[in-house]
Amino acid sequence: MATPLNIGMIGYGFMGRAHSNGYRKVNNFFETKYRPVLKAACARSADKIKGFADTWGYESIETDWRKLIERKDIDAIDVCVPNNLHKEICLAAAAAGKMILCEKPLSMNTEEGEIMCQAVEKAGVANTVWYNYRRVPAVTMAKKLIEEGRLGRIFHYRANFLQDWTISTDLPQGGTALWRLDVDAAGSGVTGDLLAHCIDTAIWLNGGLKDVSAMTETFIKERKHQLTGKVEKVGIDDACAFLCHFNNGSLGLFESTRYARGHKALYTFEINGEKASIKWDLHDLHRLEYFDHKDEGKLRAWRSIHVTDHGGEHPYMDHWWVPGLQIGYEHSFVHHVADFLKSLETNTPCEPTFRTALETQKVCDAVLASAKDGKWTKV
Ligand code: SOE
Repeated sequence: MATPLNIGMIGYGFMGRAHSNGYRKVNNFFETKYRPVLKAACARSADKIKGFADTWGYESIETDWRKLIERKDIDAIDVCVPNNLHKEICLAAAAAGKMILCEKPLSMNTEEGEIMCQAVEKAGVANTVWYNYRRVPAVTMAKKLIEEGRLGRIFHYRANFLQDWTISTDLPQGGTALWRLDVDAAGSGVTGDLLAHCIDTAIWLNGGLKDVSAMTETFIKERKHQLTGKVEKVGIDDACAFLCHFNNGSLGLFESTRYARGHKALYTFEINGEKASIKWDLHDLHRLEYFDHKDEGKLRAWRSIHVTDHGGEHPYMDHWWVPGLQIGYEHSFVHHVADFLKSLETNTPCEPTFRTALETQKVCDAVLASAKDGKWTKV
């Protein structure tokens, strides 16, 4: 009989749904010692959180996150609120001895993130940050191929995260669903929201970054603020591009924008090594493209690997349907929950921990500083 792990969810937006779905599905597909129980969901609006709790099967609701954290029947706190609330909630949760699963990015900046790391480390509580793309099987497989040395020395790392949902000048900033446009709530624009994903994956696959040279742009300078009703200056970066040197000597090129008309969530990366190259595209997330220079000349070409095989060959896939049948975006969250539960069982960290995610925060800070100063900036 699995041991219950009582989850207290704070927030009810897109990510609250993605995480809740992960908790609900995990034990249908993964055998783990712990079983998540959706104990309580929390938000300021009683109506909204009641609706969310009913939909996802949470047993109870709270309207004050402090009360949720105080509850003796809660083991783990899931933080799915705007970035400016992460620190305060995580510090309180750590002080109360709760495990923490925090939505990305970890914090508004490195300084806050460091304080959060120290809090969870001092409290000795399990912690992880939801950089979910690491757990898309094709991306996990990329990691495996790199670790097996199949790419050899890495020369280039290229990543994009392109969207187009903020092009309209009528779109307000701030408040429910639009807090990502409000610098006070989000900390930054595409850098902390989208490039953070690219940076987390890049550090995981290719190691740390040494320095960066960045540019950012805010195309729409003023927007009505939903909370004040006034037209206010926009403080976020709408687009950001940067070059970098990795510690392993390879060169990096990253671009992200919410102004790439036609692109909804085009996250792609490509890595070029001495012996082989790989590329991945979120729109075709179950495929990994692989080019191996040691293939026989006349057959040498990019292969498109459908990452759905069983027998331990393709990460996570043994737990799903039958070979050839693919899974999607939401499964990356199921995998994260499965790995978190396993980490409790084995008493090992669930990556990325707060400390690991702080490295991404450091890169984001360096990118924003470089864009401001127009100079190469050390990470
Ligand atoms: C922004 O639109 C967003 O929802 C991000 O906040 C998520 O982290 C990303 O995975 C998809 O896009």
